[in-house]
Amino acid sequence: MALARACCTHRSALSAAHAVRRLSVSAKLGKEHFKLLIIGGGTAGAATSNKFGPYLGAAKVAVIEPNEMHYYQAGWTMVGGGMYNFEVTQRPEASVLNNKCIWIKDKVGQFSPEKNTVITESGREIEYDFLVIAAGLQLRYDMIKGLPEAFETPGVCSNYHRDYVKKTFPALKRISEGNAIFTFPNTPIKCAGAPQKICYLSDAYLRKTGKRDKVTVVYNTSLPAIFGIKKYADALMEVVERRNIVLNTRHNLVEVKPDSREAVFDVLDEKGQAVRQAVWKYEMLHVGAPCSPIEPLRKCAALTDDKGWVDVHPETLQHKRFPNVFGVGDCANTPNAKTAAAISSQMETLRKNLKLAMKGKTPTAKYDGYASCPLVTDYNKCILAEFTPNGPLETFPFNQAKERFSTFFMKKTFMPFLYWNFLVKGTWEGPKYIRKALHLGMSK
Ligand code: UQ1
Repeated sequence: MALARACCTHRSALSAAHAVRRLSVSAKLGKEHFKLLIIGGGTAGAATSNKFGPYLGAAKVAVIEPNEMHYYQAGWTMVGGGMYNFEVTQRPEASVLNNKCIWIKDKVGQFSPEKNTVITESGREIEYDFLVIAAGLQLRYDMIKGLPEAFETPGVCSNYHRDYVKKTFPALKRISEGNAIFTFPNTPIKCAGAPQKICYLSDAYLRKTGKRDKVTVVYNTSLPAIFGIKKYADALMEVVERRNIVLNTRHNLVEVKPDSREAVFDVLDEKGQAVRQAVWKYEMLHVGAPCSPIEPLRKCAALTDDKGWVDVHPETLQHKRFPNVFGVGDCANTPNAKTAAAISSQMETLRKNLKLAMKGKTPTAKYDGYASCPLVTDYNKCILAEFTPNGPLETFPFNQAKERFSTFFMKKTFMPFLYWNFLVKGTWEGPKYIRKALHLGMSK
């Protein structure tokens, strides 16, 4: 391990020197060149632009991002539950990127890490000294047969998508009887709590409006358990039982038939193999989106692991083969849950390690795998899960697995403020110091 690290330092310094030499060559060839190229203007990309735009100076940093709008996706549970208007979750991309950076409004088409270049979909070739891949992931509704057509019909919705999230609350208002089915996919997923949050909110809404007696609320997950961390899984199982929600584990949605309003599930064994199918009629169907890496990453084996996720050191976030490349957020193969809160903690590590790499030094800062998921269970209650792959790592000196109004209030009112004013602006690096202060320095 120590040997590997030492070797890396050497490569890192070499590569930085190479990159600088290329700068002058490429200028002659008419290629565009930036000291730092950021792929993606989502949460991690925007935060990185705000950290490194001012640090490197005008026009040294470019961000490739095709979308005009930036979305506070963590708010889409609240949109689906009818608590926010969709409009409060969007702002122009131009308002979140740092104004010292160049915004390249295009999509990445191809990565060529051996040449330190990226080609955009419209054919621009852009060279970099350092690359931060913050490409997020791709929603893959296309992996479920019939679903794209089913989205055109009432009652089929998904809080993961800017269009289909707008269908969730109307579906809740519309349903008066039958099955309301909520699914969790058989792929890695961002915000793994979202599919069940809307299930709990729907149950609560149906109770509030007197319709719950006639509606069966079903949560069908491809996983063997409701949540990956035992402490929160236990608390959530109590909610499921108390609220009379039908829970089916190892059920993977594979097809939707909009004409007969049926959802087809593969039932999986312990190895994840389909052993039979189960068909459910639905009146409302909320689909947890299957997800995959974006296509240009799936096509660039040099940058990725065998699943297509950016292959970084899980602690330093530096690429395992290309020391001038870093991966952050949902596109990286770090073992954390893919959430905005995880990105906030990764930002401290990226800030320190990218600056060290730019100076030809070995990255030393370590990301601990922290992620958080405010599991909204009602219109005034939340279980605030905070954890690393090793187990719970809570900020507050009370049991956060208990449903509370205080954490609900924080999720509903404080988190959007923190997101827009600090996280995307590059100044919120997670709750580590608050946690340490509240635990009088005794927490990790
Ligand atoms: C967080 O940092 C974050 O990013 C801004 C979120 O996403 C919107 C969260 O939901 C949470 C819970 C955190 C963690 C912050 C605290 C204060 C526990």
